[in-house]
Amino acid sequence: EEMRLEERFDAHIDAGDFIEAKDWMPDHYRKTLVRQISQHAHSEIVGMLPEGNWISRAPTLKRKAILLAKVQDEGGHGLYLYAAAETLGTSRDQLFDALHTGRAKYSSIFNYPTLTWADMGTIGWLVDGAAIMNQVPICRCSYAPYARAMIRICREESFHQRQGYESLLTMMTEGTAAQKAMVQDAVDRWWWPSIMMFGPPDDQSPNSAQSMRWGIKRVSNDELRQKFIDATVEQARILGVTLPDPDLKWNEARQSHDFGTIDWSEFWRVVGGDGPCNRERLQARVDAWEDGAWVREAALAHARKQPMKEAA
Ligand code: FAQ
Repeated sequence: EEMRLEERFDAHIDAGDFIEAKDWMPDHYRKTLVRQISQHAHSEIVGMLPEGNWISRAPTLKRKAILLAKVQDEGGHGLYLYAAAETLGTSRDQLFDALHTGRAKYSSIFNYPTLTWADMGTIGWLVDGAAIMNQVPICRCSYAPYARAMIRICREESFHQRQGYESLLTMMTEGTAAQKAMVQDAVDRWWWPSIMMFGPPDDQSPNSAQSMRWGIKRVSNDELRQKFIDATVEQARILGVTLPDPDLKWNEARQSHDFGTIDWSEFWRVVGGDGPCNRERLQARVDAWEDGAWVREAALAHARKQPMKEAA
């Protein structure tokens, strides 16, 4: 019976059909999705912290309104993604617990500090730019609730990327020499971590083969990284910044850019919990959870009173 169900499931996947929450699915497919979707949700929520750091210090009211809206969107993305993960039968409390106890991963990129205002524009340009490149193919993910959530998320990410680029362009075209230097410094610090966001090289990516087979991932880590680098080189030229990689150059035969060696030991160190801000980020989430306990208790107490009121 299980065999027949699995064959039917594989046939659906091969035909390019979407899988809905109530459909039968192999246990490993379910687990893989809970892992990826919840890590994605945690990334959005932890991802609010580096930028949240600058809301009160934005240089103008316009920039502050934009940044506030962006960080709020990230909160919204986290919520849609938690809801998508919950359709697979894991509760939000379980998902939060995995984050707060350090069992669940979130994107390595959010463990780097935001040192200057130029980091806000650079995160929009490079980090949201990398996020879109990775997330557009997930709009066609075989698991329909995740695919649906990704459509709206990608539209908002696209706005996030543009606001970042526009903010940097303003500094580079109208700014002082010090402001231009601040943009270059931010790009120097964020470039390598941004290209690490796509994950380990394909031949060291343990989940890729199965996730590609199931249509969870549509494009490989290395292929997405290459597409991102190729798209970004031209944007950097227009901006007037240098990407900090002396080996970055056009390869006519490959019709792509060659690039230098990525420091994968740094990537694994950050993923393993030992990046510049891992402890601070996790502590901020644990504190927010503990400080919000009274709100959850009050909401539950209020909910319990409702049926009593209706009965009265
Ligand atoms: N950081 O076998 P693979 C955003 C882990 S965008 C940390 O290749 P997979 C928007 C991976 O989990 C950022 N860990 O894994 C925003 C696995 O460990 P596990 C979030 C990483 O899943 C912008 C192990 O390495 N986006 O938040 C990373 O097939 C600005 C082996 O790797 C998503 O999550 C990493 N960078 O491929 C918000 C997109 N890379 O789980 C605020 C959805 C890999 O077996 C401001 N996720 N690992 O213990 C995906 O597309 C995939 O999960 C990948 C990884 C591509 C990230």
